[in-house]
Amino acid sequence: MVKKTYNIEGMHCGACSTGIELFLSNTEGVASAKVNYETKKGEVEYDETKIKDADVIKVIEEAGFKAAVKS
Ligand SMILES: [Cu+2]
Repeated sequence: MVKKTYNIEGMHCGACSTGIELFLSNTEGVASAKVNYETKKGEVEYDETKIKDADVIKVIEEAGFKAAVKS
């Protein structure tokens, strides 16, 4: 299990962050997802044998936002 932080662009309110959390929570391999609208960051814990960074980013992009792994 790994935990990574992502910078997320395009959120306008708390409903956006909640929506992203829901999308991530429904993704296979994701153990937990916390998205903060104020800091524009998302903390995602996932099983690296099932999904990768690119998959997490894809889910966020499919929800309508831009994401990148925080360096
Ligand atoms: Cu919103």
